[in-house]
Amino acid sequence: MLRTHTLGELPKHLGEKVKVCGWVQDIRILGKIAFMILRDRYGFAQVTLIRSMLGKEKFKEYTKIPRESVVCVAGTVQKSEQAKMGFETIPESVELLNPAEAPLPLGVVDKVEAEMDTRIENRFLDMRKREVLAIFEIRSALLQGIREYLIGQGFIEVHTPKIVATATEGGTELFPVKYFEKDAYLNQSPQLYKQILMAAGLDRVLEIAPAFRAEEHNTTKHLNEFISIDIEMSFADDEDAMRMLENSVAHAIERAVRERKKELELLRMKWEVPEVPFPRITYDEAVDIVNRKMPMQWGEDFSSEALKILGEEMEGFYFITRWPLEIKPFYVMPDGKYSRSFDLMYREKEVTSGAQRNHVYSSLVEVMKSKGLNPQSFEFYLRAFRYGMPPHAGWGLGLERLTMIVTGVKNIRECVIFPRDRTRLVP
Ligand code: AMO
Repeated sequence: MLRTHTLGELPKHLGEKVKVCGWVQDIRILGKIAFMILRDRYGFAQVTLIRSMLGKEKFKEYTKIPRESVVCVAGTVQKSEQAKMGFETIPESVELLNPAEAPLPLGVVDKVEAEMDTRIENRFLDMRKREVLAIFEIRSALLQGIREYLIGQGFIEVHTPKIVATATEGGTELFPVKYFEKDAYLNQSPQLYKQILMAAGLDRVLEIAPAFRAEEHNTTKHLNEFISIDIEMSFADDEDAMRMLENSVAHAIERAVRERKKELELLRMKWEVPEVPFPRITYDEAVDIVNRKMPMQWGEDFSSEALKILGEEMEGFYFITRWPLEIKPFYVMPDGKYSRSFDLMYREKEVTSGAQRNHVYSSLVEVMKSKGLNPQSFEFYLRAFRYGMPPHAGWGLGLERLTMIVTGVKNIRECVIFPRDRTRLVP
């Protein structure tokens, strides 16, 4: 066994012999004694190197270990008045498992902020920083919270193809790929497949998977690959889908607050579980709010300036409902010139889009044509509407957008380990 305990477990093992492993964050030599700070995902340990105990040779060898090397320490944990953590480990031996080169391309304990590019290129070092790790611990808790809630509501988790033949959300944002002798694309959304699964009688489906968007613009809220949490539910309308969504989000935040208190504190985020139901405003009401401060035409999407105005007016999470049919995708349920669609917002940020869907074959084909789409290229999808399609509704939530909101980071790239943006394809 390389290690008997993680560093986080040490405070519960005072007086015991242990073997622990980790990265050498720092070594401070004070004459005949030296303090080696070890770090792993779970915590820190002070390893107190005492020359008289180890002998001159070993003391010299251990205190020369370069920062960020991986070591394994065998020793005894004991209470300590002087140690900042309240305990220390007195080693019998320190084994250097893997030395780190010096200098480091990125300091792990440096106070100076490195450039985003340097950080991503050295993400393995960047993630050793507590505040960076915290983002991904919180992201994981949010993801598990949503999954746990939806599975509890009877959703079945599925996976649909990511290499596809047609667009979903409008034709411009697709990445083409060569599929043997055919042209194919990376999927923008599982939209069409999750709807087909309603015709299959699956009733409630959940998919958590990458979605690909060939967004040309480089912004702090767009990625070219993101994780989309998608649901679709049968015999349900837009209101049912919104209720499922606000409960999922509240549950996710509840889990993050419960499990990742320390990480949220580290990021200086004070969260209370948001109260449900979230406020709802219609598109028309939202346009009125914007129009008090700047002109906006009915039927337009909200510009970033318009969203800022809304964000100042609305606190926390809220829904914008009943969007004009013409600015929503073909699959939403029409309601006169409006649609049964909604966006979930947090201040000025969009977190989720969803809708009750158009399950009526003839009307769906009509809307498609009016949007300039060729129903023939959607035959695989439309077939499912001709042999018993239940009314259904659903939504797609961007995991990185939610993580951004909960962690308070300003750039969405912070919420992906290896982000894909307009210029970045490596690592
Ligand atoms: P939409 O295109 O609005 O809707 O996407 C749903 C949610 O996915 C996230 N998102 C993104 N996150 C990061 N970078 C991007 N480029 C990006 N694009 C979208 C956002 C957004 O709210 N099929 C519908 C969903 C549905 O109706 O079920 C869809 O894909 O958080």
